[in-house]
Amino acid sequence: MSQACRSLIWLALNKKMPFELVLTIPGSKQENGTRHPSYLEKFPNATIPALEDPEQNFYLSESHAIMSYLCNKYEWFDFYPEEIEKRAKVDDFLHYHHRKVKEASLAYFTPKVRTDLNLTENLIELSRKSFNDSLNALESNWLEKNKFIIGDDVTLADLAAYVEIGQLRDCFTNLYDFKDHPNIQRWILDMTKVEGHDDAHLVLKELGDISKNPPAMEDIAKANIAGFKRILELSS
Ligand SMILES: N[C@@H](CCC(=O)N[C@@H](CS)C(=O)NCC(=O)O)C(=O)O
Repeated sequence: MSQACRSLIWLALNKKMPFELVLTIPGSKQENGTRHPSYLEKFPNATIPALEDPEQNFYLSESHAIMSYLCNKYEWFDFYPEEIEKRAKVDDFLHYHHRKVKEASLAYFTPKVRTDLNLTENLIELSRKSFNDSLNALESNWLEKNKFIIGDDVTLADLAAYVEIGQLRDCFTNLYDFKDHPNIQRWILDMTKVEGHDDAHLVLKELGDISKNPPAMEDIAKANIAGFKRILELSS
């Protein structure tokens, strides 16, 4: 269950929105894969997560676009403020996220769980630099001034950032030591209190510490099944 999927699931659980979770395999051309023609017809980006809104016969990709859409549709203005300046600040962070905070995955997570990709040291190093730049920006600017990234309240910016940063915590994969980032440590604890956190992150709790050795494919599958089952129970 990828980072982007978790952010969306977290929002939906928090808002107690009923939804149907459909297992789709990234990169696969099989019937349940993102490269199958029936998936591409609805979602040309060929990525997960994706949203199918049957009420509107509407299809949408990209986790940030989907979260913004749901907040607009259901008027969840706590996560995506109505005031245009505040909303623009959330958007600012969501756009910034892509080549910065998002790099946590390529820098630390993917090399452990997708050894088959043979990522080059150079790519990993560039991703680490980008991610570390974003941690420093969060530590000395955004989270130095505010409780959450944009202000006193949690927004989509926090959900998007946490699914990347939080996955590296010692209680999950244990792939990063945040000892030099006290503001980020404080924010991490605040984020764990946002309703839906534990269920959306069960998959990582199940996966556990992978800092020493890459996990076996079987263990990754087991963790995903446990996480998936929990979400299925809660979403219907
Ligand atoms: N920016 C996208 C990232 C989604 C993404 O990268 N998804 C990957 C899985 S982790 C994917 O679907 N890859 C399929 C492929 O590249 O073929 C979002 O936030 O939704």
